[in-house]
Amino acid sequence: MDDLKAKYLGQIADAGDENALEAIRVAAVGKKGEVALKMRELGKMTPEERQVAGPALNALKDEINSALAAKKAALADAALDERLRTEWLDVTLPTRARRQGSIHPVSQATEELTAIFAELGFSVAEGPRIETDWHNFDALNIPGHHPARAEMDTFYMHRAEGDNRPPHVLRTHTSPVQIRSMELQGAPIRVICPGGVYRADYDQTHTPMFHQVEGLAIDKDISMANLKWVLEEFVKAFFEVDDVELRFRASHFPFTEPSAEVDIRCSWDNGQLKIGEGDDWMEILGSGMVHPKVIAAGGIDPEVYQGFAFGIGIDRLAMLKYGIPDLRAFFDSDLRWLRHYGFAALDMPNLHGGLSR
Ligand code: 2NL
Repeated sequence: MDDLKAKYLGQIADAGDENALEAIRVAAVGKKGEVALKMRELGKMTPEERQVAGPALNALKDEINSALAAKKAALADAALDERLRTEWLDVTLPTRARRQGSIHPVSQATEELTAIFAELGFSVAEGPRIETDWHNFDALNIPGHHPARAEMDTFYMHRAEGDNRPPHVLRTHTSPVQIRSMELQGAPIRVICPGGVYRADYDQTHTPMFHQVEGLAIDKDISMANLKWVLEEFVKAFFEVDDVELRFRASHFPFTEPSAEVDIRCSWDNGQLKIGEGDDWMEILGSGMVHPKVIAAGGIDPEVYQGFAFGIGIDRLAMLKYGIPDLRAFFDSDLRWLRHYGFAALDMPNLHGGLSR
């Protein structure tokens, strides 16, 4: 028994990894291991011999098991020490100054308007840029023959040869995200959906990808008055003025009824725009009461619920607020332009610190 003990404790001390340790365990104290074989011999012994050999064998088994456990823990500790020695990172190293990025004005405007609408009780929803034509058009009361489909200069995705299902589209507005929000969470709902949208159009004032934020509020007692207040609060906060005057002009969108385009009072003095004063009006967004068919398409009962919606171009908002004259420069990725108009990366807007610092 002393030989067995010396043999196995020696092997355990020399074991280099967990596999070796497991092999030793099986050979020594496994079901068919050497200690088990010795236990079987107890039956052939006299009762006196058994009285001595039985407890001794059990003690040997216990001793080998605790040596195995101790060695296993020591191996794990050594492995952790080795990882800690090799896997380290000096977080105090300085960043490379010449590679510091800046926040794009469109991202900055998006962060700012998100903070404002969050304060007004709106959460943010996002969705896919490749949409089904149902979410992008049909659900919004824009049927197949409707001129708006052509007007929106849609980019269509390809279907495989022989696949006659309607093709997916690059979303032409973020309205499908609101349809998806209605489907997912039902009423009541208050969301804004900012993001990139696509239309096949490129000239001085249009880029094939641009940014939009749409808002949607649905509840049992929502009116145009709520829409007007929310938009006034938004415009005041975004342009950082105490007062604004909004003008609602009757308009038409397939997804709202009634619909209104909204202008803000402004002045243009030698190229300098001032919001909230003067004799000019500038159109900034489209809005209206959500069409009952659109509410129903979102899976909500239009007999019980109604709501308002609006859509604003973020790129244009950013141009107006930061005095950027040319829309197309937004998408040129010209680093000199970004350094001029970009915002410091760690200076993110919030309503408490002030939007623009
Ligand atoms: C514009 C017009 C608008 C909406 C967008 C909307 C979304 C849903 C239901 C109803 Cl899910 N309406 N969005 C409503 C009115 C106008 O955008 O000229 N934007 C720049």
